Amino acid sequence: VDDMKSEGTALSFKPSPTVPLFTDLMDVYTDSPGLEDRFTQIATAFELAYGGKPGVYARAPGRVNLIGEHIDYEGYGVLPMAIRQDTVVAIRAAPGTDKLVVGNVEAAKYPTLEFGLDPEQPVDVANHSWANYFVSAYKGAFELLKSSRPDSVPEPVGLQVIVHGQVPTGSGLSSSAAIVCSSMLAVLSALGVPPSELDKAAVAEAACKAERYVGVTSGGMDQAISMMGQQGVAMHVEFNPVRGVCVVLPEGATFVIANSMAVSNKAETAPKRYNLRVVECRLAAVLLAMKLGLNAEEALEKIRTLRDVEPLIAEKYGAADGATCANAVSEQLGEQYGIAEIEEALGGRKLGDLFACEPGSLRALAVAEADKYSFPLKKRAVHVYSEAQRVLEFRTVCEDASLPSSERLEKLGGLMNDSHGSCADLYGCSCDELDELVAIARGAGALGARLTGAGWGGCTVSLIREEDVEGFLAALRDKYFKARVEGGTIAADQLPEFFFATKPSSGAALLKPD
Ligand code: NG1
Ligand code: MG
Repeated sequence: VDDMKSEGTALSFKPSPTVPLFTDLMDVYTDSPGLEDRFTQIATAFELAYGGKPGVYARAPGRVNLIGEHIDYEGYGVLPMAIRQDTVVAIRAAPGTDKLVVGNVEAAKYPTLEFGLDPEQPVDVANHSWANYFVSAYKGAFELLKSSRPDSVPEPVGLQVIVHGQVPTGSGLSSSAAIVCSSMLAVLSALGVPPSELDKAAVAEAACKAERYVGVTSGGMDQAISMMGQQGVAMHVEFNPVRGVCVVLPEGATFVIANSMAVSNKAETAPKRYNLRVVECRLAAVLLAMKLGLNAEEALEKIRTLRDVEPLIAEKYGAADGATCANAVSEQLGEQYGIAEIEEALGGRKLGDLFACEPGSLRALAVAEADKYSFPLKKRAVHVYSEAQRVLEFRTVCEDASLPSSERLEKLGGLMNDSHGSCADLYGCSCDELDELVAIARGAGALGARLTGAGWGGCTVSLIREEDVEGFLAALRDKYFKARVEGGTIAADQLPEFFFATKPSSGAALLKPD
């Protein structure tokens, strides 16, 4: 941590800027059970598939978001930390061949797929396959090079690839960003870009854009923390441009991740869930801006996110903090809007035309129209503004050395509980299993518990005092997981993969085999 600069307060500092290249496994991982075996397995799969060794390994972790849900795509900062579980991509350039061959250690579940070398090739969203994430990263790697060094973009070359992922999929821990970020780093490295040229924030930004090829209109949190995460600290990630400040968590804080086991496969459910929320926020922002004085044309041109409305709110209400913004929404927006009503407010413009360049949003609109869905815009916007405020408060509490640790932990827990309530009641992104698990966690002594990631299934994160962790895990086992073992949904020896205490881990890195 010696390259970190202090940044305003004694407690927060910036992450190091470029991707480190290591030659020893133990430098990349400080705590990863079964490490040697895992890399032997990857090397063996590589040898079997292609004969020989990979040129480089790229790794990128999943993450747990501590607070700040569904606000990254609205321009607001979030507060995640990287977790130990990661995806490793072993890669080698194969000059003279004309294919991307993408294999996986778990070949039965993730069969080998082949693609052409054209960086402009489309990603087949209609037939979602696991390797779509690799192809998206491949395309994104060339886009990054075209913008960062337009005069020396390397020629495409055949690539041989073996992937191994540990982040549980569909669980809100961002297995998707782990594979996109590691794949992008692997491709850049195989194309000959030296690590000293790999700016973490630039790769994160490119990986965020690239992941959208998979069909989810996502924000940039996951790629940012997967790239820039740092051992021992959480990170306040902000956007436009993407940047991070490390946040030291109060002493004695432990975060426990528990998987509700309701699978939320975002790439497939996006039109009804994730992408629909992104559309709702956009519409709420435009209508709010119009209530505050812009005409339809100005609003559609200038307002992309709820954050963009802040200056208009400040003008009318004298401030633009979270509470003021939420209050402005309550005063200005109605509860529900049908598509026809919104189009009328926009002077007869068709929503389909407005979103014409955004295929992910168009699919969401088509589903909404077919379902005669009405958009609860007030609730959505109140969630975003109040959640953004909670992120700032969370960081402030972490940095407030004048409060005793125990008091800080209680405050953080309270913010996490409020966040869950807002996700469930205003944003509609929880589900029965998540609500049940959150209730069990609170009953078992969590200072705070909430869903993490996009929601609709996946994991919860709970804040536990270090000395309470063992008892807490035992209670979760009894009250949530035991019945699932008895019912045959999980094998007893898999339990540690479904709920575990976690520590902030380091972000993406490259590793050169000896
Ligand atoms: P998950 O579902 O954990 O991958 C998604 C988005 C984030 C963010 C959260 C909700 C992607 C890649 N990630 O995370 O950008 O919006 O939901 O806070 O879609
Ligand atoms: Mg994801």
